[in-house]
Amino acid sequence: MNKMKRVAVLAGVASAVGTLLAAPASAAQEGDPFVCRTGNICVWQDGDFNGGMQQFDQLVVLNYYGQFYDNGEHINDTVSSIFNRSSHRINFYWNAGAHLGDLCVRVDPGTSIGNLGSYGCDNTLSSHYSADL
Ligand SMILES: [Ca+2]
Repeated sequence: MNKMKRVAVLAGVASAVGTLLAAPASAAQEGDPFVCRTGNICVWQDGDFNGGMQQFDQLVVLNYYGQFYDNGEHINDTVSSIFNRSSHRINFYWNAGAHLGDLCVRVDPGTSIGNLGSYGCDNTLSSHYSADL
C-alpha cells in the first residue's frame, strides 16, 4: 500500500469512529437487552427492547400499576419485550396479583422475549412472580 492509499484508509476509519462517538447514548442502548443488569428482571415499552425500560431487582412485583419506565410512562398494560436476567424462572401475568389462572408466559433464567405478541401478551402484563419461590 502506498502512502496516499494508507492515508485515505485511515481517514475512512477516523470518520467511522467519529460517527459512532457522535451517536446519542440513548440510541446506543436502544434494542440492546443487555442494558438489563445481571440479576434483574427488565421490561420494555416497545418490541425488541426499545422505548422506555425498567429494571426490577424484585422477583415478585404484584402490580405494575403505579410503576414507571425510565421515560416516566406507565408500565402497566404496555410491556412489549422482557428479559429475565435473574437466576430464577419468572412467571408473567395478564393481571395484577400473580394468579396462576392469569399466567401468560414463564421465562427461564437468562431468557429474553423481544415480542410478547407472539405469546398473546403484548401490552397486557400487570405482574410477575418467581416460579421457583
Ligand atoms: Ca407496548
